[in-house]
Amino acid sequence: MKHLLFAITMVLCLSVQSQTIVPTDAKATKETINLYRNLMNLQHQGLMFGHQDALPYGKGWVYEEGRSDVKDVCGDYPAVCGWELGHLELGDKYSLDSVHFDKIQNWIKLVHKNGGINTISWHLRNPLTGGSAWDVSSKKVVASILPGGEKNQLFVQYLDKVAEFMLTLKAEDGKYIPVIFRPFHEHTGSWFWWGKDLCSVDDYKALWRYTVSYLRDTKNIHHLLYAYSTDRFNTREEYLDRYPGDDIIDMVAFDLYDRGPEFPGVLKNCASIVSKIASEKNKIGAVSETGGPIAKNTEWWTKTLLETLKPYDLSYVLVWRNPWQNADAAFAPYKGHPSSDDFVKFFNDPKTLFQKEVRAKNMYK
Ligand code: BMA
Repeated sequence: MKHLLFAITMVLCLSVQSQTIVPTDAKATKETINLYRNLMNLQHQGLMFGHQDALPYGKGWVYEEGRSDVKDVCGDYPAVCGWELGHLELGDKYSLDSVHFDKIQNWIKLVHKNGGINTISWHLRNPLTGGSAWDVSSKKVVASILPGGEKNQLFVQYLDKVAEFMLTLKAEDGKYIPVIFRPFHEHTGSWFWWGKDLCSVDDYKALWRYTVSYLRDTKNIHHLLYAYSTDRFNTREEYLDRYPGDDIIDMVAFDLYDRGPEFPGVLKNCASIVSKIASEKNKIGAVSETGGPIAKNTEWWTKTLLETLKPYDLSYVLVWRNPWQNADAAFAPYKGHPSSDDFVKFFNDPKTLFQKEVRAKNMYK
């Protein structure tokens, strides 16, 4: 009897759990639900490594099929590949980082086929001034693109371009490829037109809600997981100040770069707060962007990044791009980089996960 009761309780618990562990989109595709659940499980098992623009270019090379600076160093691809849509909204053929969108589509398909994870950022132009994402000359931009605003129609056209792009992301079996979409990031800072000093709390939340509702309900896109991603913050209250709602956000994340000796302490605090929020809210947690002075601090991978993040359950940590024109600005190592040996140690550490290990987990099944 005791055993029977125990078995029934277990079955009930498991079924309640699997009902609550779902992405926010009630119509999310099966593969998107699977990815969400698998990301949730995996974040208690290891920390995936990600790299922005891992496949299009690296130190001294551009568009070499199969190449990745990270793979050149450790033998495997990053588990997470980051992509950028800035300038797609203008109808351009390539991004603000000069990567062709049709190639990005193909790489997203390749990463998915190889069992990896794709995440997309969007440094979209300023719809009010026509300037870049960094044009903070007006505090009226967000209000101007919301319904009733003078640039609402233009913003809708921007979203249409994003929708069109997302709807091209199909696997060979015709199913949509789930991706993590991370717009309006680093808004706890004020360097983008959607940043903290550039719009009200309500307008920032409304921008999010409008965007999600347009892509999900109007454009019928159901293969996106939405990531809320701040920059540096000190407290839980500060982190959640502009959080648009549990009903539209799937991932809680933050960007934080190593710009001085305070970095490990700040990273620890942010990782601790975000991993706790993720666990309480049943969301995925991540360090959505980072990067350190790896040319000088050659043991940054193990001694700074891994040591700080090890105690926390976070899904991934993604380092920013390796611009081919400027090797000094590389955030990932490349062949012959002074931090390569340390990166291999980071790669070999049981906590970190790269593409092969993640492929074995069948994230979309
Ligand atoms: C920034 C820099 C820029 C780039 C932008 C969008 O952090 O890397 O060179 O254009 O991200 O990817």
